[in-house]
Amino acid sequence: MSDRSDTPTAVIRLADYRPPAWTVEHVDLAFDLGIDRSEVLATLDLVRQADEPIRLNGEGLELLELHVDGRRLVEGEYILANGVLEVGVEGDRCTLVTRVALRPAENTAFEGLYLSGSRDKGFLLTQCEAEGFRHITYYPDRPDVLAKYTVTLRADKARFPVLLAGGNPDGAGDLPDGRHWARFVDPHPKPSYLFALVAGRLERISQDYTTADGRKVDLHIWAEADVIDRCDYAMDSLVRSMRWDEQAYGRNYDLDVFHVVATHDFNMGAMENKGLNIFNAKYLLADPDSSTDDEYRHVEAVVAHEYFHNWSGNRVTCRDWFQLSLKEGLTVFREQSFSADMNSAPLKRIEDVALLRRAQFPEDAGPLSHPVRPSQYSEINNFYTATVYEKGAELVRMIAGHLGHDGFRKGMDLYFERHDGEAATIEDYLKALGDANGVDLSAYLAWYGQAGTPRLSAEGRYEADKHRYRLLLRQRTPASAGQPNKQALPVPVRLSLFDANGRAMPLRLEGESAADAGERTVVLTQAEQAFVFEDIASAPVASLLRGFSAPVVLECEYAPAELALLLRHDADGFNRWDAGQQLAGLAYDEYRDGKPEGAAVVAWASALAGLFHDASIDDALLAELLTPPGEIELVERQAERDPERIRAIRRGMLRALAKAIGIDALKARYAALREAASDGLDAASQSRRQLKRRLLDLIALVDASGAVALAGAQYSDAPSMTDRLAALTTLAVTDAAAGEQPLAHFRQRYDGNALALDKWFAAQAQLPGDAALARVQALEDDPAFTLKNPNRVQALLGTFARANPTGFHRADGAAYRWLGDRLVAIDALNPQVAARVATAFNGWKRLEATRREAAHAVVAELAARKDLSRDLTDILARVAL
Ligand code: 0A1
Ligand code: ZN
Repeated sequence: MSDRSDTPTAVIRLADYRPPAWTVEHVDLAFDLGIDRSEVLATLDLVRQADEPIRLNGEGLELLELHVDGRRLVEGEYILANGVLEVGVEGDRCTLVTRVALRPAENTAFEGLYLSGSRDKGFLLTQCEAEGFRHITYYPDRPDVLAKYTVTLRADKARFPVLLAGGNPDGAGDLPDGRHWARFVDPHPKPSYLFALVAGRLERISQDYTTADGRKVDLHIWAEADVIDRCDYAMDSLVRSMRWDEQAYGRNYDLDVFHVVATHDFNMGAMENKGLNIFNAKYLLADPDSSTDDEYRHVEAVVAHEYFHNWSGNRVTCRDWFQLSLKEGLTVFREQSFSADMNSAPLKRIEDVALLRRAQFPEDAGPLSHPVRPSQYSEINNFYTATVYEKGAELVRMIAGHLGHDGFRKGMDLYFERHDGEAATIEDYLKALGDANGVDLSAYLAWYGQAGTPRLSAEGRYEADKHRYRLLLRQRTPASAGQPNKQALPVPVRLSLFDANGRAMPLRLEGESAADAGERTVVLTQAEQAFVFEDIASAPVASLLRGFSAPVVLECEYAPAELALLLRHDADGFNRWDAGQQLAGLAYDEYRDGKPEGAAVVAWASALAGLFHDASIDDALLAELLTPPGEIELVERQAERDPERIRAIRRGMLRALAKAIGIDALKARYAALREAASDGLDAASQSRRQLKRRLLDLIALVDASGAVALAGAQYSDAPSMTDRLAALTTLAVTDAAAGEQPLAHFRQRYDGNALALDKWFAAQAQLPGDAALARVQALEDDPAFTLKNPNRVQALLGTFARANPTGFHRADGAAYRWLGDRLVAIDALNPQVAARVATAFNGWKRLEATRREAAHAVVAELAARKDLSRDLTDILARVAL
């Protein structure tokens, strides 16, 4: 490979940004496509911006010809070194032509032009973000060079009947020798990372769509013949997304066609290429027999996400890759708002915050911590992180909250209008939102530049004699690499005060004349600030950070009874759940400290036992309430990480909960839910399935054989994948022997169904304990397993390393050594995938001593190697620190 780390890797710094010396007005690309060899003829109309030679990026290309203004250059007239083609020219404009050859079938890294599937049946496609275009042709491959594209594809008609590229169709026809051609013109200037083509045997489903501003658009979803009947839900989701963006943001689609393509061979979730979105099949295909409810929601969300990028990312793009969150954080926020509108808003918020805590908080607390806008990188592919995406979305949410609904919309309108067709920065974004509202938002910039999760401590004091409540808020962000001293950030804290009966009190701050109804937002702007509320008749219980109004860790010493009150009465669905999470945390501490009858345990279990019988609570919310923080988040409550211990304590708590509710009540509710079972996708049916699953797991803790019988029956007659997979997992976790037969049945039933098999691999990769490693190793010998497919690698190795704490963190370190070995093998095929899996070593420093030493030995040995990719080397170097 061209980017092994034996060539020293340069560090790219935000501070070194310079505008491009040459820009591209128009690019004409002509492809002669073949699986073993493709040729690309590129004609660039270049315009000088600075007194420098033309420098074009290119990697792994065989340069066949180079012409400048019609004259062919010979060796010595240009320099080709370190992935850059340098040509000195005289004038202010020139036309530069290159012809290069590529080898798609040899491209196992899935970056640039590659083959999806087998040589005889598969199809060709491209992936260019972030820097894949340089694997296709010589080009200034940076997002601030925006050009208009004309693309002509030529290929054998029988082998490649479908030819697609981004933009509007501009002719097609036959050629001699059984070949054909198709041309596409994109009128919207775009950066190279948004270029895409697809060629092969694909089927399609289509729908007509008319935009709010009257454009008729042909929507096409393309997939291989065996899965084309699983694309309908994605089409519905696309239409809902298009309508929603018109209504919520006034954004219309802007080409005559919109193509979406599914592939099983993809490094990430999906890609927003202009007019030609390409999806990992996992996020596009859905059918009741092979998809779970969660997967349906993911399809809806990812289809929306990629579509929304058409404005937040494509029409307005990023000046450089440091600004990645400008498009990603914003688009995740838009996608979250859409999903909240399509489904239950509080449940969506719970899901998003749970993800942030599970994935982003640990990232931000370890050696891979970085700001939402990093200041340097050596491999940009490693910055498609939970911090850039999820924390970035939280920053947009805070700012949107600051401006209010209408103010945010006005700000977004100005942002899109002002920067349409441009490559923008985070500063541009804050400025546009501020200008539209006559406010200065620059204080929020500090959130983008500072790594680490801020700790917000809250201390309330009720002054009974003065009928006042004084809330003291303090913030502190822990030091991180390169940032020893952190500054104070604006932290919006949405809050309510409850009386002892769970009623929200009117809120009037000292010095104000009128009181607000039950909720308001105060903004902490300094390290420490007090807020005094007047006319507070009795000692209140504060519901703080409602809706998770800022991405911080809240430290507030609640008594168990206070949290139990919020858990019962808080009208904010998110805070209600979060009060339960905090109470569960306190209960965990008591269990850990040998007090299984402690006040928090009792308060938590009895409050939930009460809610269990409250018919006004939605089934899905109840399922969430009955779920304490996971084994990964509970690490924070241990000085040193011992996964076996954490798991044992958590199970002990859950058993206490199951007993408090009562086994008969659990079984009766389970039976009633099973009576009402359907395979419908409506919210009520989904909620029932979610609660049913939760109950089955609780039953298993107190009556294992009873649960096995119930799960066995549920597996056999499950009307949907959600029920089937839940039953399978309960069986395998509760009783290994009882799990064997259904696992074998599932394997056979879904033979050939890649996405269903991924779930089969992942379910087994999660089975806890020391036996897990041997099981995973045995699964590597399954004929369906391959290191070449990213989804398969993630399903088995990724799930094991990231979602199976007791299995991966065996005390003898055997799983670390095994994964180290596999990383080297994966890296030789696909560096991006290897780097992602390697992030599982992120938390090694917090492990207890034996495990820590074993993990460190593996990380240090890998980090010292010189033959690994830049992607993997970058992760290892940072993790090893
Ligand atoms: N922009 C895409 C994510 C994406 C990023 C990189 C890729 O290849 C390295 C592919 C996709 C999104 O946010 O959906
Ligand atoms: Zn995105």
